Formats: sequence, C-alpha cells, structure tokens
Amino acid sequence: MRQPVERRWDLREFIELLEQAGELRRVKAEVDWNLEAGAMSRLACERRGPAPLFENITGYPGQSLASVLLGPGEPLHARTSIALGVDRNTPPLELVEIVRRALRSPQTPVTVRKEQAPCKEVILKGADADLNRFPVPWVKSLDGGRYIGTWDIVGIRDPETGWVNWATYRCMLKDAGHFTVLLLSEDQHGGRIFKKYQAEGRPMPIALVIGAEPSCHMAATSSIPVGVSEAEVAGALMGQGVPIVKCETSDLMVPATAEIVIEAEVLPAERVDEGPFGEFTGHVTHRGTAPVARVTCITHRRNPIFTMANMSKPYDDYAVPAYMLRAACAKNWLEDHGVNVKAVFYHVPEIAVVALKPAPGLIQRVTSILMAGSRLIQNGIVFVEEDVDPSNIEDIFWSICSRMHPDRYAVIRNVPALPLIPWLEPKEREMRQAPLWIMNSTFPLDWTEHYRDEHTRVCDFADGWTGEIKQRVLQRWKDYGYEDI
Ligand SMILES: Cc1cc2nc3c(=O)[nH]c(=O)nc-3n(C[C@H](O)[C@H](O)[C@H](O)COP(=O)(O)O)c2cc1C
Ligand SMILES: [Mn+2]
Repeated sequence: MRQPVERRWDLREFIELLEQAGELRRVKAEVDWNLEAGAMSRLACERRGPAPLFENITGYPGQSLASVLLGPGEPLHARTSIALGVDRNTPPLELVEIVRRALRSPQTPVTVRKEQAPCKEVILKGADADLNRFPVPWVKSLDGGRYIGTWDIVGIRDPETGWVNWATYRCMLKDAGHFTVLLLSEDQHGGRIFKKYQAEGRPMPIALVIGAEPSCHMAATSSIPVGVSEAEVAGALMGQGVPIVKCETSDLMVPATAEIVIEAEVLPAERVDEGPFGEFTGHVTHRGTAPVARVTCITHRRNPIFTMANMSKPYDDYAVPAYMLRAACAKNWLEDHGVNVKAVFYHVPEIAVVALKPAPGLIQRVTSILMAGSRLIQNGIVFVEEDVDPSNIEDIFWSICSRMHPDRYAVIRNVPALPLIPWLEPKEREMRQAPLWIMNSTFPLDWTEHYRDEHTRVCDFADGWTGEIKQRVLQRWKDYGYEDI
C-alpha cells in the first residue's frame, strides 16, 4: 500500500499532500477561535469543500488551527486514502481491504531520543504549562465551552497489564491547568482502565496528544479489541513503526512528531461539569459530569498547528475515516470467528451493513459475533445479498425497499447502549441498555429456484440486458455524445 516516494509521515506532510490534492485551503483572513472557525469549517464540510487551515487566528500569532482534515473530500474518502498513502480514488471497499491487511500486521513503535522528537521543541513546566497558550476552539454555539480535545489522542496505560491505549475522547477546557476527559466507563477502553486507578485511589497519568500524523488519529478512533495497542495499529497503517518519545512527567510514550503534547493526571475521585457537546449523531448531548485532569507539563513544536474535529450529521471527519476503519475491524473480527462475508461497511454511527451469501443460521451467527465485538454495532445491522454494494447508500436503500419482508425486521432487547444516542427512552439512558434492530433484506432460503427466478431477477444495466447489447452500448458510448459521463 505504500507509495515509492519518501514520506515523513507527520501532520505537516499530510497537510502538504492535502493541499497538492486540492483538499486543503490555507485561510489567510483573520478568524476567531471563538465559534467562527467552528461554523466556517462545518459549512466547508457540509459543502464538501477543502479542509480549512486557519493561519491567522485572533489573538494567537504564529499558530494555526486545522479543522476536518479527514473530512469528506472528492471523492468522499479521498483524504483518508491520501492519509494511507494510496490513490485518492481508491474505492471504499478496497480501502477496507487495505486496512484489514494492515491490521493483520501490527508494527511495534520505534523509540526516538528527545533531541530527535519535534514535539519537544518547546517544553513548558510549572506556571508556563498554561492551556490558554493555544487557540482552543469553542466549536459550536450549542457547546458548553471550549474543547481542547476533539481531534486528539488520549494515551493511558493499564496499571495491571501495561497495555497502552490511544483513543479519541472529547476533552473540555476548564482553566489554564485543567480539562475534563469524557470517560464513558463501560463503553470504552479509557473508562475501564480509569476504574483500576480509581480502585487504588491514585491519579491516572495521561497524555493528550494534538496534531499527530493521521494514522495515529485513525487508530485512536478505531474499534480494535481490549488489549490491542492503537500505536501498533497506527504503525501498521503507516507501514512502519510510529516514532514515539517518552513524556517528561510520566512513562507514557507519545508520537514524536505530534504538534502538542499535554501531560496531565486524571484525579481519581473528582468530577466536574462537562458538556453539552455537538456529537457524531448530529445532536447535542446534554450537560453532565466527567473526570478532570490536572496539567503537569506541555511540550510542543514551534508554531504549533492545533487540530480540531467538527462532528455532526454524516459526513464529517469522524464518519469518513473511522467508519471505514470500523468496517475493517468488523470484517476481521468475523474472520477471527470463522465467518467470511463478502463485505461490511458503515455509513452512520454504529450501524453495520453486511453483504453475504445467505446460508442456514448465518444471519444469527454474524449478529451474535458482531454484538460480542468492541462497539461494532449500536443501533442495528442491515443484511444485504452479495449483489448489493454496502458502501453505496442508494443500493442499501433499494435492497431494504424491494427485498425486506416486514417479518424479517427483528428487535433484540437489552443490549448495552451508548448514552450519547438521541433515541434512547429516559429509562434506557439511565440503565444504559436499549434494543437493537436487525433488517434482513436477503431473500428466504426456502424459496424454490423457479419462484426466485420469477420474482427476484434484477434489471439494472448489469443484469437487465444480454452481454451483446451491453457491449454494443459501451462501444458506442462516445457516438451518443456521452464521453464525458
Ligand atoms: C472527535 C471525537 C470525539 C470523541 N469523543 C469520545 C468521547 O468523549 N468518549 C468516547 O467514549 N468516545 C469518543 N469518541 C469515539 C472514540 O474515539 C472511539 O469509540 C474509539 O474507538 C475509542 O477507543 P477505545 O476503543 O480505545 O476506547 C470520539 C471520537 C471522535 C472522532
Ligand atoms: Mn482501545
């Protein structure tokens, strides 16, 4: 998957590659970190424009703010492809296969010396370790404050096993020396690990990394199982071990080329106000409480580039790369459990679309394996036959409309639920349990060949005409004056 050219594999190189591809624009006009950058980059995202790199941020000379770097491009997954070092036009299902292969060959990170680590160009301790030094954006008017961690990596270590987890968790700025980390306890790895520190009553060292090489961010938003290190997955996506360097005030290792590293410790017993925050569901989540982190040190590159995400309705910088990655995780997970399906894809939060050749018991089997995975489904699963492209929303909709008998819709009760989902009933949100649905738009197996033939033949261009006439039309395409189509 690697291109033969030399690559630096840092954020700045990725920005250059995006700019060359017309997928990034440098914004020279002065832009305020307070709501303006958020609103502008959201609209840029909704209009499928290039990612903005704000180079003139009100009150922060010499710094810049990058938004929706891995957001929707032309085509949709172009920026993800560029980040992975493959052709921008790589079809989404092929990206899934590329990532699947990478996930099978994790790469151990490579430790570099402090002098070789760009993230150590500036080291701030004591009163100098001030979070207000950075253009931390207030993203949406509906948010409860400035969010220092949106396109971030939260690094923590399991005190029992030594496993290091990198994940993207939202972090809200509290004051010059404090921020919250939203650790949804049972729902993700950070919460599980934090519980262990809480049980011992000691603070949890954390590293909040901003502006790492994109593979690191993609790994941090992926759905890999407990105990697997996102750093090794990031290396797999890069095709070489991620250069890492030790923190100043803890033993945590962070990506050496990161723009900003905020070292902190999460206090075991304290919770403070957090939210609201405009989330990946396209809805705002309510105000609640979250654990708070106390800053111990900050290191950064000179003229740092602050990265932010801007989540809402799909497609955005979460939906595009992370759901493609989730598909790769899900297909590998199924393969690990002895089940091969044609394809898996995700378009919206936590809904898996699975294309398979129906076989007795297969739908039930796939459902239970996916449910046992690491957040591979939340709302539901759509099953389609092999002739439906799960990366194409119109194809999925066609399959549901034309092939799904209402009795092939099923509900499974009492499944662990993410509290950020808007449709939860009050009781379900409290219990963190909700149903999930299965839409089976595959045809029943017990129909006779004759019955299938009479009622289920597909009649699009590929299937509706004989080879001869299709050949003729393809050959004469130019004659019709359609060469540009
Ligand atoms: C911008 C952004 C913010 C996120 N914030 C949170 C969060 O606050 N809490 C959370 O559990 N997941 C959050 N996620 C989703 C996690 O990154 C994702 O589920 C990831 O797989 C978690 O890693 P883990 O499996 O190691 O816990 C966020 C994702 C993005 C892109
Ligand atoms: Mn993890």
